[in-house]
Amino acid sequence: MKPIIGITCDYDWEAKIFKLHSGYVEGISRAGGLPLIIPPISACAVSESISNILSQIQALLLTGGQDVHPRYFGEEPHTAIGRVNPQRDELELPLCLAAVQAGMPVLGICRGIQLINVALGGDIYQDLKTQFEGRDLICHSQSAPTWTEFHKISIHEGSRLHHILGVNQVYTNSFHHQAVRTLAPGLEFAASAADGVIEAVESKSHSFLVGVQWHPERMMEDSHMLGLFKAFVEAAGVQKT
Ligand SMILES: [Mn+2]
Repeated sequence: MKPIIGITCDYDWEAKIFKLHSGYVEGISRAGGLPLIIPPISACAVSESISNILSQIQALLLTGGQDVHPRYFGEEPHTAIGRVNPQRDELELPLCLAAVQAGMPVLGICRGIQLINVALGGDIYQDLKTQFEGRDLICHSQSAPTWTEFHKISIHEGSRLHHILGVNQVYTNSFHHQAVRTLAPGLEFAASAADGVIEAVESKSHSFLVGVQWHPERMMEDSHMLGLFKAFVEAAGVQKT
């Protein structure tokens, strides 16, 4: 039996359409998992549905999308905040927290790494260009094709991510104007860009809790990125037994 991997998806409230880039589904399939898409549901149904949803899956993949509402880390919206999606926040924040507390493997991608950090009590830059205080910011919003390498990241030696990817540095794509700021309790930094922006986080005390700021699902021809999906699905398979 293949492990079932729950995958969150986007909701276009104007067109009233649920959306998910096919790379997530293809990546999970190629890595040996069975993808199950979880759409945002109305808020009144969330609290009673979290345990029900988790009982159907062996791992949770939190996908990319709009900005997490800053209310969830105690801030008002900055002028440079992008689109927010209350329906996604209302499902994904408690779903993420419950999955982590249950010891379920969780992989967060782009919005997903930010959501993990907020769900566990950390915060994020609402907008890097106006709020980041560090070295000179590099470009994190590529206008090159989505599957192409854009900027380099350095991977923390001794991290789970380092063990999975097997390299100290790798090129990734980059499509984000936000990033993790203060790490949530229990999370450690696993990779950063040349400007110091956090590009990956993880937990050593958890079976598999990893967040990455780039989009590996668009780079599945890169063995490192497929390897990340395989490690995630493998952790989900171990979880089953
Ligand atoms: Mn980046």
